[in-house]
Amino acid sequence: SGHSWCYDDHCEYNPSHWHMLPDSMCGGERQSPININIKKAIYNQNLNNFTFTNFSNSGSMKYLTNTGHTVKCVLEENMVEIAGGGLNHKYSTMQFHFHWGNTDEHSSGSEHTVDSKRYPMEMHIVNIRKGLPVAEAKEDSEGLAVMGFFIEVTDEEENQKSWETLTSYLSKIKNKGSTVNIEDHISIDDLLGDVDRSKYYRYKGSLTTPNCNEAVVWTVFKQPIKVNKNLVKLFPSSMGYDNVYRPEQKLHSRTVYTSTA
Ligand code: B30
Ligand code: ZN
Repeated sequence: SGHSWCYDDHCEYNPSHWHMLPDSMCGGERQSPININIKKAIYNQNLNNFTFTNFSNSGSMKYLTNTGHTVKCVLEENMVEIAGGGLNHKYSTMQFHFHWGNTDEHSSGSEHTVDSKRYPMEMHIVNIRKGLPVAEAKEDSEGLAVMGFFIEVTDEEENQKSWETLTSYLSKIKNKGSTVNIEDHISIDDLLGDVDRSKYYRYKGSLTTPNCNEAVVWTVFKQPIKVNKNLVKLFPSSMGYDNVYRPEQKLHSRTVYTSTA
């Protein structure tokens, strides 16, 4: 489909004009991403541990697609689930995708920032409230739960097997709109590695791309995933586009909560 929006100046609507797109909510007062001010985050004891169901299931990943603004991995429906974590509902994982910078050594391309620090990349695991069709979920204030994981670069080549496998598919989807089936064994658990999933921030926000629906309960994990620097570079170099992140949005009257004091 011909997206008329983009992140740079090579289209009709760049981020500063997204609010003028038809049916856009991008000019609202609970938009994402935001900068997370660590000192202002309020401890909330309801932010307990998540239950992750089938995150180790390597059969649940169906295909990887180049949408023209991200690389998205689509999962089998109603296989992978999340609950707990202070969420008011159960959610089913639909897809995960990435936001990245450019091929420079010290590039930064995360959407959320923490005390203004922007990480090299950010992974979003998109979950839909169980029982709701996508169209309804996008109209529900808690219809989607997106989990953001920062990606930090490392020189290490150990513990990179799952990232090597995932990024090995990127050369097969260089054309926008192209798709490749995933034939290898790779799980979300493997990709997340040893990140502490009990340490996170929580706030109410939006999808970070048009129409920017204000339907997302955001969880942003504090610890980054460490991915080899050469594998991180493959996202901008293979896809042929870079800096695919939305700029910081105003917090307005919102509060950011933290799971750990
Ligand atoms: S995010 O996690 O806030 N970055 C969507 C899901 C999660 C995020 C942003 C958007 C989403 O479902 N968008 C609507 C679907 N897309 C199709 C697509 O994924 O390829 C329609 C669109 O955006 O125009 Cu491009
Ligand atoms: Zn995203």
